[in-house]
Amino acid sequence: MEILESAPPLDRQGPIPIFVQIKLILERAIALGELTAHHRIPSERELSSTLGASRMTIRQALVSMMADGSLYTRSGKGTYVAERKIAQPLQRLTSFTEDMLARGLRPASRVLTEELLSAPLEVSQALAVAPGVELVRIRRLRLADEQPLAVESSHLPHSLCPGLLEVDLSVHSLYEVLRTRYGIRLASAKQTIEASEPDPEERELLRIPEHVPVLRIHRLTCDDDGQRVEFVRAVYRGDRYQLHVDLR
Ligand code: 16G
Repeated sequence: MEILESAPPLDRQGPIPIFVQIKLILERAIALGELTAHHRIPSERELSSTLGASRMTIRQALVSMMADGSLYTRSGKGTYVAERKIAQPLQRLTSFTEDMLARGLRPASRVLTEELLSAPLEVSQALAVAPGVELVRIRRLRLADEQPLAVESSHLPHSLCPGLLEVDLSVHSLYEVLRTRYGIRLASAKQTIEASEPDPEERELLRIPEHVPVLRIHRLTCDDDGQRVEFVRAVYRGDRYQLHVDLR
């Protein structure tokens, strides 16, 4: 592999730890397209002899890249290059459909469940409705270019969107339907994001490789009058998402 073979010798006297230098070499090979998504990288033994570092140091670099989400393993099969992450700016209130289209990806949804239910306590508090008020709950698997990216469970007061369950949300954007059918313009949201382990169902739905965490996102979205419209619990693949914020 050219980039690996032509990499400058590791600097053993300098301040940069050897495993970090190895990471930089591999990251460069990925950035320049010599190692591409879902291709197996050379084995630890091969990397050790090509780069002149111990297998333990190679392992340390690979484990660190797995934690960053740029590599993943398949048991007994080796280590592979992960797909590039989707960079999600956090400043704008957008829908999944808009986000994916803006990146040139094809959005799709699979409706897992949709129902009317009496608001459970936590959701009623988030939406500022009395416990027991009728809500619409829609749980969807969200895909981009046919790859599962997220599971989103949206809760909305049924009084704001009566008949929403008649709409086929596997083909329509929820935010588009809220705007066109109910005249609801979403204007602001509060969101919390936590790293977490997927449960077995989420792992299967999202086809998550081993050792990959998820981002658990809770979001409360309001319309332009400040009315609380949607409370969502979402699980995003940690290896495909990167959240961006501009700080001032
Ligand atoms: C985003 C929102 C979700 C909303 C969806 C609407 C988060 C975590 N989720 O994914 O709350 O339901 O957009 O997407 O921000 P849609 O209009 O494509 O159905």
